[in-house]
Amino acid sequence: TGAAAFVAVDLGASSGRVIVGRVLPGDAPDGGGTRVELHEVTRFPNGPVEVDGTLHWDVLRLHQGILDGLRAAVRETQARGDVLAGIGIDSWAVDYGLLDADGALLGNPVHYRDSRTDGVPGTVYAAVGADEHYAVNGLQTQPFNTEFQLVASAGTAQAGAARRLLLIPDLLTAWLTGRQVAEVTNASTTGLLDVGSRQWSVPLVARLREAFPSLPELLGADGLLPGLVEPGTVVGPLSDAVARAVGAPSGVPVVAVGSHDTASAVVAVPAETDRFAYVSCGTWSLVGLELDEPVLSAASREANFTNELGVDGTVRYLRNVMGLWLLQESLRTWNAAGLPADLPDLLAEAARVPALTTVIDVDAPEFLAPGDMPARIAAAAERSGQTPPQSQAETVRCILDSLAVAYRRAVQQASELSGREVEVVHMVGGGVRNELLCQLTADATGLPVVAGPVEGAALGNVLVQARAAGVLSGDLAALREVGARGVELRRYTPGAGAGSLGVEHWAAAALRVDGRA
Ligand code: ADP
Ligand code: LRH
Repeated sequence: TGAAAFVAVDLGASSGRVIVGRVLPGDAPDGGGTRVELHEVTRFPNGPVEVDGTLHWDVLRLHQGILDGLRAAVRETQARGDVLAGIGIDSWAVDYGLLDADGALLGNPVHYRDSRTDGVPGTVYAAVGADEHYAVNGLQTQPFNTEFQLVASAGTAQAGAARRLLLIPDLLTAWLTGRQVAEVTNASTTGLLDVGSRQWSVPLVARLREAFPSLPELLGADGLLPGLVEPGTVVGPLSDAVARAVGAPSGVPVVAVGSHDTASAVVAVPAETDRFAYVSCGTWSLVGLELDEPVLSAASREANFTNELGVDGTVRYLRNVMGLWLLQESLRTWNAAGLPADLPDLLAEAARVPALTTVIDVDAPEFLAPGDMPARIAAAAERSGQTPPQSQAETVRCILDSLAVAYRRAVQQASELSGREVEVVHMVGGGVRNELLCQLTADATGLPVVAGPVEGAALGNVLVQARAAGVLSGDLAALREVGARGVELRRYTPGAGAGSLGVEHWAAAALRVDGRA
């Protein structure tokens, strides 16, 4: 008989991919040695689409990409004699689609980089304090938190017509199954969840609706928010119509995985100890720890650390670092200007630029929106009294050094604020392909870096599905052991790169960025 095969749909801000994970039993008589083999079936581009001054997601195109991927995955699975045992979707957080009373989508979901939330967190916190929020939701302040998007759009015709709010992976799952749920890891990025109980916060929502009466009803029978489910819950079988369209057998279960991509990525971290930090490294870099309990101190709130919910009752205690967005957006700017901008070439050149020539605070809010990134980086360098990077390679080097400085700071702060010691940094996601960035992370943190898997979110997605199907069993450590067996890992030692600088240089650079030196 063939292997159990699971389809992971992983939608990132820069691309969507449909990946098949085959669970292959090991040779040992007790079933030991089981591993997962990942195979990418399709990849399609993703990104903001501007219409009338508003940035949107082209969610119908994503749905089509999923259908095309499913069709190819079904064919591939059948050709191998495997059994298609599940489908799960994860994506970026916070964004959502609104449905009307007929269940029809009310317009394209708005992109979290849209400017409609500019200034909204301040307005909301003036009415319901930041401390009152954090005590309940433990969430970082980002202008794009779902709560702030809802306040920004309250009173619009669309909000008035809305009867249901579905976060992106829940929306796409509903289109596959006809069932509406809110998966809890992603729901924890809305700002409306109680981080302790893992339930919607009735008191916080009531306070918000008191302060902003034009907000629609969110909870209860007539509320926009659906019921919550934990990762591993079967949402329903693939609908007959979709099954026919993609050639799938009937009854394939669609599973709520850790539907926040970062939650799935953390599941796939091949950790062997609990003293690990992770950098989930894609468009964003999510840097932090896995904890059993949230950290809700004032110091944690002031450092803008977030307590997002993880699989199996865990808390993802982390900071959002602006990430490879700075590099993506620089490449886009250069391409638009007709400059040659090949990533591998630029990285090779950047490796020859001396370390720490120019460092900036990558998390400055001015980098969030799309636009001319090299110009914004140069302006930031100038404002802080440094020589702005001149060449493309210098700009790339400035981005990578500055990211490594931010990782150093986030790992240290996460450890201090939580009291958890860290002895290794795991990097997962597309950024793992950037060997220079991995080495710089080891140099800056002074810790060994273990890099891989590249498709972390997809692997975590498959692992959670396989356990839900009974093909795998055990806790997160057991899933991680299975996951690690199938992936190639690279190790980076602090100071071991050509041109690596000692950790004291990185400490000094961090002080410079913080304006404390
Ligand atoms: P997301 O899920 O947010 O869309 P990914 O995890 O796919 O992001 O990571 C995308 C990033 O990976 C790109 O921005 C790029 O910087 C990096 N990357 C992809 N391929 C390579 C490569 N061959 N060399 C170096 N970096 C790469
Ligand atoms: C990464 C991510 C991150 C969120 C952001 C909106 O893809 O999900 O965890 O903060 O997108």
